[in-house]
Amino acid sequence: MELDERIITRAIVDTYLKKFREHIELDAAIVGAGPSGLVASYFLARAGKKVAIFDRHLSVGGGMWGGGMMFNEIVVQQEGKEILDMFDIRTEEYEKGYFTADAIESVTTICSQACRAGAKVFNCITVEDVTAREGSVNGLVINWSPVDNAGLMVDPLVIMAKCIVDATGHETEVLKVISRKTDLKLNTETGTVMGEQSLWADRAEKLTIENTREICPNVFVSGMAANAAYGAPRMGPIFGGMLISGRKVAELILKKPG
Ligand code: 48F
Repeated sequence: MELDERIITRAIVDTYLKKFREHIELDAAIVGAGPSGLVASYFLARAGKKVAIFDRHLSVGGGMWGGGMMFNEIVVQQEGKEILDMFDIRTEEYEKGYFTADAIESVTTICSQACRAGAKVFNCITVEDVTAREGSVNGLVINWSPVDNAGLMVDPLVIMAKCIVDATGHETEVLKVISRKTDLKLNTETGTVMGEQSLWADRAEKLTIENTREICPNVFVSGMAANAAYGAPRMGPIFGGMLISGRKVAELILKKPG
């Protein structure tokens, strides 16, 4: 059979547009395909929710690919290891209570299982704004990342979601846009993003789980963004908190009435 480039093109365009059309209305829209967003998408999809993740980069995995300073190994504590075990990701005990895992195996396996559970990943898409109605956020304003990178004046599109997760890591981009452009207050001490404090692994790992919450109506925050929102420290290259936060945010969404 001789391959026909027109069919290849039609196949990509038709299937992508079908996928996109089917995800214009979501139960949960996650911004950021780092470890916390990917884990959250897995648990939500597994519970039968319609969930999509939007990430501005071509690749998923956020800060996990690079381990610590591009040494592509991650460290997790016992509770984090239990989540890696659940995904069947191999770990080694380095010292009592400190486990390492290959960063590439971790990202690819979590993402693969999230996709197989039904989560859809939309890469190369930047969330630049939200829509808010009657005191809550109900949608994300999205555009191709290259439009943003090139500074082109191209209007975005909108997808609607019952819940939104800011899993954008250090940047807390969704929460910042909510504070800047809507009259909604975040339930932090200042009512806005408080900003992260300097690195303190032990404290940050505990707080990232505590800070994983619904931060304003229909908007949840997970992972490093949770600490940045509530003014807590960063944790550096230990990833257990990210994984547990991802699971916690999914549980909070699943428990939310309606
Ligand atoms: O930073 P990131 O990995 O978030 P996380 O899940 O994990 C943090 C750790 O990687 C690490 C750490 C300790 O473990 O401190 O940093 O909290 O992933 C965030 C993702 O969000 C995407 C970004 O490309 C990255 O992949 N992102 C950020 N802003 C936007 C966005 C945006 N406006 N639109 C779309 N994607």
